Amino acid sequence: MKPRSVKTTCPYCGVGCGLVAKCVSTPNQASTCGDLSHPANMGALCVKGSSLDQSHTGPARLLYPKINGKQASWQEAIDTIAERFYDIKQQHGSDALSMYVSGQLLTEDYYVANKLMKGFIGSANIDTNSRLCMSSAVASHVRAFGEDVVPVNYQDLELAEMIVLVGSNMAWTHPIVFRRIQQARESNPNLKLVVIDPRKTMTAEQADLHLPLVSDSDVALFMGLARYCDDTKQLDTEYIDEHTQGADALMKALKQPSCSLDAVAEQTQVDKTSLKQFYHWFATKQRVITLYCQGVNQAENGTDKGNAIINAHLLTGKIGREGCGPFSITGQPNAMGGREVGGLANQLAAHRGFDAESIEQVKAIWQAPDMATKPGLKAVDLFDAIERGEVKAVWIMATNPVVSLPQSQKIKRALKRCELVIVSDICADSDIAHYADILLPAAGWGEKQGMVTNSERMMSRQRAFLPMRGESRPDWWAISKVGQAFCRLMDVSDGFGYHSEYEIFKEHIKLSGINKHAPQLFDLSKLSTLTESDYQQWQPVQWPLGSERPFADGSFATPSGRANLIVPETIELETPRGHQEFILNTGRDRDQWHTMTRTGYVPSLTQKEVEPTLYLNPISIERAELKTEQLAELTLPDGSGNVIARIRADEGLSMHSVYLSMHWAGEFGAGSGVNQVTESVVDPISGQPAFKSTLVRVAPFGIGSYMVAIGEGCDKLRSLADFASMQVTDIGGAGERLWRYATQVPLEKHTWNQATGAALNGKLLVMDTEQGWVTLSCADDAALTVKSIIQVENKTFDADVEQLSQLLGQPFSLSKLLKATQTGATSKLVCSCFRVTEKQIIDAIQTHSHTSVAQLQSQLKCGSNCGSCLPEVEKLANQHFQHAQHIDVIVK
Ligand SMILES: Nc1nc2c(c(=O)[nH]1)N[C@H]1C(S)=C(S)[C@@H](COP(=O)(O)OP(=O)(O)OC[C@H]3O[C@@H](n4cnc5c(=O)[nH]c(N)nc54)[C@H](O)[C@@H]3O)O[C@H]1N2
Ligand SMILES: Nc1nc2c(c(=O)[nH]1)N[C@H]1C(S)=C(S)[C@@H](COP(=O)(O)OP(=O)(O)OC[C@H]3O[C@@H](n4cnc5c(=O)[nH]c(N)nc54)[C@H](O)[C@@H]3O)O[C@H]1N2
Ligand code: SF4
Ligand SMILES: [Mo]
Repeated sequence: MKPRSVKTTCPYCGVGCGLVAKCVSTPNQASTCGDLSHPANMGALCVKGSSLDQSHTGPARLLYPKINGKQASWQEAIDTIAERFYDIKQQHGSDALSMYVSGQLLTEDYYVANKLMKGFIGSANIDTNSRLCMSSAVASHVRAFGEDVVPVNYQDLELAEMIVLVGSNMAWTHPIVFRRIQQARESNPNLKLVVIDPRKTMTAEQADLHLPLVSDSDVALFMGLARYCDDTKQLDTEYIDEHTQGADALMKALKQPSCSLDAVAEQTQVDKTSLKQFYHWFATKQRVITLYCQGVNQAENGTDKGNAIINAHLLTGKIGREGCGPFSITGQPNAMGGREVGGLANQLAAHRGFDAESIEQVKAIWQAPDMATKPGLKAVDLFDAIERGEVKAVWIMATNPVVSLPQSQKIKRALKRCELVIVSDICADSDIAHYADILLPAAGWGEKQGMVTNSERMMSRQRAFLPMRGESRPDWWAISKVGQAFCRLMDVSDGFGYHSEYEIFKEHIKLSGINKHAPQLFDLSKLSTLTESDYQQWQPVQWPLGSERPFADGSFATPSGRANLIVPETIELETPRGHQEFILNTGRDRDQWHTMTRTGYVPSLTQKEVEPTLYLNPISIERAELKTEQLAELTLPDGSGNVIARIRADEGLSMHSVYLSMHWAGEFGAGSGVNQVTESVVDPISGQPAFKSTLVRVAPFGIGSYMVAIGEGCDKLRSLADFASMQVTDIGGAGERLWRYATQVPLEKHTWNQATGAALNGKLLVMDTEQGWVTLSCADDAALTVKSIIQVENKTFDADVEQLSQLLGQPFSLSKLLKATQTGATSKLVCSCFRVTEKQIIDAIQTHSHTSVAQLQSQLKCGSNCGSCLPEVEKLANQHFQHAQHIDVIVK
């Protein structure tokens, strides 16, 4: 096979980086690098994008359809789904059917799913994981602008005088945009960066000003900003008069005592000097961008937070111009494309809602026999309706709701009770796959193709460069086949006879043309002559097509053409009581993607956070009578829930909050799924869950024994454990799995042979870090026998490595294993690409007296590949350079 280069885009975050895949001779293998010509990233990739060549070949691929756990043909699966859908519709009506899809689908997949549900099944019960991600932003855009439009481009970041990041840990979650901001700051030292986040994150560490506000007090902070602008006569009265409505009510609200500087300082717990500094900069700088993400959206008042931010921009006229505007950044690679096709239950299609005219226009283009006429159920409500038995069937696609929706136990219950659960996934053992009656193998990234739209409305192509694995097929294909079979049963004309993604995209273009004579900006009809070859050669294109930036003319998609100023509601903020109650803040780690089905198998990405980890302020640890490195148990205040995680100190957290990542799922950390302790509290307007402010209790977990095991079969020990997590490492060879277990019952009281039940085909290393001993066990026939117990004094395992290695026959490097598992002894991994730890960086600075990051990088390379860890490297370096300088002074 001749090597060939294919331009595509990254399947992870909404930055939408372009990359080039180079296919080598072995089928299923390709190397990838950044695409220098892509406007989003200009060649740069973060650590996740850089490791795509390892993750796309994940070991757990689903390769053929299954019905009730048994391999089946596609034809059987398609016919069964269509027949069951038909029967349920006839018996219980259209609203008894549903789909739950994802911002990780391509536009074409999303389009046909939406068409099938809303035009042919006759129900808008199709919602998406974007409900958990972007729906508050969508709702605030629609409220303010009349349409879901993000009015800023990445290039504006380079033109701004101030960038405000609200509820965004961008250095970790949108690293390439953060890199662009850092580069802009280098070339323009006057560019101010302000971070508004209750946590001092790696992003906040880099800011000129960090406002560590109390969780969910953002509305007060932005109302305070508007009030300050009014008090200091910095409002753009001309803009307000000509382009907005609702100013009177908002100005009245701003005069309330709650918006005074004193009151805002009290509500947010941010000192007045910092608040005033931020307000002054915002009011006096001409070009300000407020970029926001889940700290805004995932809140009980997420929509109001969004509108409070948009208000500030409208009131000061900082919108529709270069280097200005409210910039809600998207999470998933095609979150924006999903919004364009109408993937949310309360949107119809092409940025239209369920008004009579839109329904007629969409119906005509789809030639739909059975149009949905009202919004469907939003995600949390949908799963409640499934639990109540009102919705009888759900088709879940490219999302893992038993992990990612709040109250996972409830979601699991609902799915067990549901008559028909269909799951399309690429992964055979994702958590959701276990709930499927019918499991469909989806073609994955690199094998499928279509369009995605990133945060700045840039539409780019994902292209296939690998053969489809097993019998996997693109999602649009599976939906279309079911659609065709369903049309036959309903005896209506076939609306799904697509032969390619191109045909679907053409129809999407045509449908968007309903906005040609409407105020909506989303209109692709200029592309109506697009040929298949144009589609294949597609270069990134931003909408609105060929016209000015959104809102440049000051007109909006509301009936009056004016933007709405919104008066936000006041909400009650959570206050923890006592020393063991905290506000649980949840989110992302730098090196993992969501529920780990793809990044969990890449050893270089698993080292940064090796096991489920709960972060607390060191003072809270002490006050709650906990210990660093101990295991802790997290429950809701009523004792329900139950998540176990390792305690680590993080000075960036307030004394009232704890932080746990959302990633731990599946066999990687099933008992530590954070949504076991989140509640289904949603924003009343958007329906988005408040994932960042659940009241929880933290208590020590009484360990009887703690074990680390490596080798095949060790997963079977899980049945014994109260806590289990798995890390894919390359300690003993590529893909070696390392298990960590804790039980409340002491080790010697376990009856291992009975408990494991079957042969352990490998080695088991059991170590107890508390006691400082190691037990070495080997598999023996059908049962596990303890072969040797070695006492290790003072927890210095290295002395006995040789002895242990001999016993184990050295299939892996035991010293490395011991180093990796000796909690606390290993230094934190900073650079995943070159595996550089904190200790190595500090040692290098001290030994070689480095005085610049460049010197450090010439020695260790840290941060010189993807750059995701640069903020950490810079922070460490600055701390230790200063330290070195300080010593210099003393020596002199
Ligand atoms: N590495 C990595 N990157 C990702 C992803 C991933 O899984 N891994 N997922 C992608 C997706 S889908 C998304 S949606 C994005 C999310 O990107 P982000 O929103 O940047 O990520 P999060 O970690 O969810 O949360 C952001 C910040 O909100 C803060 N926060 C919590 N409560 C409040 C509050 O009340 N007010 C304010 N102002 N801030 C608050 C948290 O402390 C946290 O630092 O990341 C994308 N990028
Ligand atoms: N506590 C808490 N919970 C959260 C969040 C939080 O911050 N805190 N964040 C929320 C947010 S913003 C998001 S976006 C969600 C993300 O949560 P999920 O959507 O559940 O996360 P993923 O793990 O990305 O799930 C994608 C699934 O699709 C599969 N897949 C990958 N590619 C394809 C494909 O091409 N086709 C098909 N059919 N399947 C594919 C993957 O194997 C995986 O099982 O989590 C939400 N949940
Ligand atoms: S920033 Fe990283 S994860 Fe996001 S699109 Fe770019 S390479 Fe992919
Ligand atoms: Mo997201």
